[in-house]
Amino acid sequence: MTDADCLFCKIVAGEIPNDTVAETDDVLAFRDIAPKAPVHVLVVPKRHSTHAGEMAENDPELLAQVMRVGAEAARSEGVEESGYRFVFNCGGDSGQEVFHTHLHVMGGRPLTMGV
Ligand code: D5M
Repeated sequence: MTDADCLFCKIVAGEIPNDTVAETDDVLAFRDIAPKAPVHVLVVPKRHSTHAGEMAENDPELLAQVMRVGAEAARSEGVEESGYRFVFNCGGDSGQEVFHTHLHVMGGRPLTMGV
């Protein structure tokens, strides 16, 4: 996949609208279009990579920024105290559907391992 084909690259480029929660020079956080919890935010690095496992090896500092913005989004969305979940899907068997690294930040209700 090239960046031109990537849904989240298009969102980062402003070609597809999004419901932005937070933005830095390197990271964008926006609400998931099909939320699985009352709070469901996606945090993506603006630079394309396939998934968090790849980023952990190739750009761990940017991955840390993604998680920092995720923690800030949990606070601004009001779930810091009640608790929230970070999820990185990495590859097909994980259920990953969009092959651009993204952190799911979910909360606002008790979550089970099945979400
Ligand atoms: O998660 C991919 C997530 O991306 C899934 O929860 C739906 C979400 N999604 C798909 N299209 C959009 C748009 N256009 N805006 C916001 N959110 C979107 P995965 O981990 O790959 O299964």
